[in-house]
Amino acid sequence: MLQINPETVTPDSLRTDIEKHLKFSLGKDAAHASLYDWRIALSLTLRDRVVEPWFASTRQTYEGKHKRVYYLSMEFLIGRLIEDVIINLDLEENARVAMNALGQDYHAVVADEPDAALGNGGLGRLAACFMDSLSTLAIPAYGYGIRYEHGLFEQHFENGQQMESAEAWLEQRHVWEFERPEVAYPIHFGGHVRTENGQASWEPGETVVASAHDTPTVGWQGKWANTLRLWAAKPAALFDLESFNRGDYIGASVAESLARTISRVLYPDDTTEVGKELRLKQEYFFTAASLQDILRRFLSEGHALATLPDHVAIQLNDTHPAIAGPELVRLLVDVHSLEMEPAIELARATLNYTNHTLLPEALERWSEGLFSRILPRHYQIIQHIEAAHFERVGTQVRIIEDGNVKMGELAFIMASHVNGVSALHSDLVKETVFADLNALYPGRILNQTNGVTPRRWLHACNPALRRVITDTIGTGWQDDLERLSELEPNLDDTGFLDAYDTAKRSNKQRLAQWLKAEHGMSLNTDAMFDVQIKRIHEYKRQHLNILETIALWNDIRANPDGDWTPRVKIFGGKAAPGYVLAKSIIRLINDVAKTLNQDPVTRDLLQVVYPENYNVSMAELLIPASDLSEQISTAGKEASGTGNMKLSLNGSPTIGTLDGANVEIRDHVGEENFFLFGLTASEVEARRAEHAYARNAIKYSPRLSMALEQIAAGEFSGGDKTRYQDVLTNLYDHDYFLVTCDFDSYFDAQRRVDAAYRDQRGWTRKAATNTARMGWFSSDRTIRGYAEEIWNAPSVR
Ligand code: 9GP
Repeated sequence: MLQINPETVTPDSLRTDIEKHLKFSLGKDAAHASLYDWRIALSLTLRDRVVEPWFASTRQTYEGKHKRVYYLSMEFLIGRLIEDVIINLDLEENARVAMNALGQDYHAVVADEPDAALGNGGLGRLAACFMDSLSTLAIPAYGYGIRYEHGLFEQHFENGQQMESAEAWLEQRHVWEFERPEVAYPIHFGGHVRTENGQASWEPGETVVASAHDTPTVGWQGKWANTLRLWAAKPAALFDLESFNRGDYIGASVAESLARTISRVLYPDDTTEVGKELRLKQEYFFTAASLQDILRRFLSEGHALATLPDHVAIQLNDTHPAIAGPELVRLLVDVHSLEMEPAIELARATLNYTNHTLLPEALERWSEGLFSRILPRHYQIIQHIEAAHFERVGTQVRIIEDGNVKMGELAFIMASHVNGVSALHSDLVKETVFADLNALYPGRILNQTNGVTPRRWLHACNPALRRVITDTIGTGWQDDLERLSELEPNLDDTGFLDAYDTAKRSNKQRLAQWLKAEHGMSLNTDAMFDVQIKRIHEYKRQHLNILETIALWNDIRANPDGDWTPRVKIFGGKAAPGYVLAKSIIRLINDVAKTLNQDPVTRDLLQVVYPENYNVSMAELLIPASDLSEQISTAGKEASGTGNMKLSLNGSPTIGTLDGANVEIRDHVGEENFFLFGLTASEVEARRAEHAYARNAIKYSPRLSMALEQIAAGEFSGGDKTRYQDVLTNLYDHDYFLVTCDFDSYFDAQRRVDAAYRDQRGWTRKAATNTARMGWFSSDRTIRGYAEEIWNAPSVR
């Protein structure tokens, strides 16, 4: 196993290479180089150092005939790659010295890289953390996804309302990838299936080409590097020369532009109505390309097809790649001439499926009409899969039902393991969405609680805390996070708590400076930073938070000289463009912010800020600076959460419900270091069955009633009484997510937070205890769980 030795990569050798790349790769003279030029030169210099470990890992995998893991995901929310490389190669200090010697501001150079926003939120970010852990653990793996030309949209606020514009991360040179024009596969759609002598053959109506782009993903200390292979869609034929010669320039490029559409944009949501046909094509496109690539590699090693599951483990990240089941069967039967039944068995033994949500709208279904038109052969194969399933278990949980092809059922039936992403979620998967299938296939569902990479989400984003930890327990915790428990004996040590507190304060100042410079916001850094950062969604209940803010404002105004705990409420997150109510919630937060921040009586005690365009890089600034982590979803709705882990790990105790991984976080950090409120998942179900539960909750909560009346009276909307009619009607009459029922309990928990925060030393102790006890939530632990219990893919080490 090759290991980069930072001692041999000196500031001088980096400097020489940076200058060389500036001159020969960019054709720039140092005197005229821009920030962008310096960044590209530095990135190429760093990339050079990734290539050797990458080659060595690939060689070792081939030579040892090691089993490979393939992670198929529509999303990889990787953010800035330069940071991953610098941190994992331990070149931060040397790169800084080299850049300074060249007269450049190292931080500005690193911050110049645009975020690769190839994901919406938790699911995509988890995939990025998993890639980091797979490499750190030296498990041979490929991530497969789509090389979207435009990642998640950019968010701007106009009069408090979310506006979206196309994101263009590829407009600048993207140096981390290697284009592989020779790795290209045809992907077919449409047409029809012809059957002759019982032999089916698919005659497609349309073909595009999937072309590979590889990014090495290097693990901790550069000991191993895997590959993230993203597919770009290209036309099968460049353009129609005949039309062009006739002068029909637009007509000549129609096919090309239709093909490219497939990898043009990331859908800004996985839970709303989208361009269904395009989405289905995207899913099939990257799954089919990945499977062809996997089979080609497998066969090139001389294995017999029957041994596929011994050498290959495929993980389906949510239902998006669930078409892998029928596609793998199709390749085995139509291309490699296996019989249908053994092909289904072989595919099933190779595939596994992770469920990330119980929200019914996110469990994909395609209308039979659309599905059979785009993928006619797969439609037939699914009928075979369904028949084999009936045969096996003798009962009729259907994949095709009521005119729909149900991808959750398909993924389940075609997987050898199905897992949820937190203990509670996995139990609910067994009891609710897949209760019938769980009874038919007992033992198939298991749990793998999510985790986060400590390299990125502690070591890299929080240098101040990193130093305190290393000064206290030494180094080596970055790839053995449970070692954080060695901090425990120091939790009553004044020197340690002082150092911990100083780190938090410096992070708050760093955030305040950035918010001032980038967003023109001024924050009181002595106040508690109370942070809710995540996609805007009713179940995540940002509206519960803002209603509590209004109620607190009212209380402060009624008694301005009271013993208040100053707070800054910080929101971050995007709403899917078509999600009207979520967009109203955004506007409400901004309207409330405007009113409160102008109130001379309260503004030093309660401030609301909502910087636009939340992304991974913003999270890296917000998380280390947070004092309080808001994890307030309706119990039973958040599958796991990973922001909850990042915040707690970085010393931000949670106020939260018993939902997702909050349950396990509370078990680890201790109930005295977690502010619990709200109904449990089973209480939620019971309350929802009660008559007029929302109106009753409002009636008996004077604070909530008043806050709702203020909104209705236009107090935050310049007298406009209709602006928030949708939010209000929703809360009074369709409060599916029980904001109203949890309000009082949440308000009380916040007052417990206030009291606890006033004891500054006690609070620092709680924060540090969170850090000390969060070691279990490393994505290394999660990946070990997958490797042992699902993939049977050991580390090469
Ligand atoms: O909503 C879940 C989130 O709770 C979880 O942490 C994340 C990673 O497992 O997946 C999210 N699910 C989706 O984004 C869509 O299924």
